[in-house]
Amino acid sequence: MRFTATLAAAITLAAPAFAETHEIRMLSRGADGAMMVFEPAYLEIAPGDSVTFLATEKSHNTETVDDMLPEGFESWKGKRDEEITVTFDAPGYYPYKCKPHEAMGMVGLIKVGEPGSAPKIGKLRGKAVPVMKELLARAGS
Ligand SMILES: [Cu+2]
Repeated sequence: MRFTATLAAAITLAAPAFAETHEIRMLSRGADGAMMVFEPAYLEIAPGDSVTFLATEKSHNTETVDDMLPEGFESWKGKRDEEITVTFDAPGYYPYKCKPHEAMGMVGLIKVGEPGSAPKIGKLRGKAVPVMKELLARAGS
């Protein structure tokens, strides 16, 4: 009887943690004074977790950088000022951008689990290119 109870406890501990929902704010001015940013721009989460993009400030959207997505993953595309929640089941790198402010460097990266090699830089404009490179470097790729 005692053995059974211990075994049950061990199984409970081995079970995956409950999925979390993280928040990313879409801002015209970030905490450090930077213009047009996602906060946090870089986020590491576990498979099964979700992310809600908050329309904290006006005129932003969130959408995937489609040529950088993991194979088979469905892209997302929020409307301007639309709050959306995305659930990430598979490990991978998920780069996204704000369409109106892409050229000003308004991009972000979500790393789910422990994926393999990172994607090459995709079709991005202006300051989005160096910012995305920096985010990919931060992801340890
Ligand atoms: Cu924006």
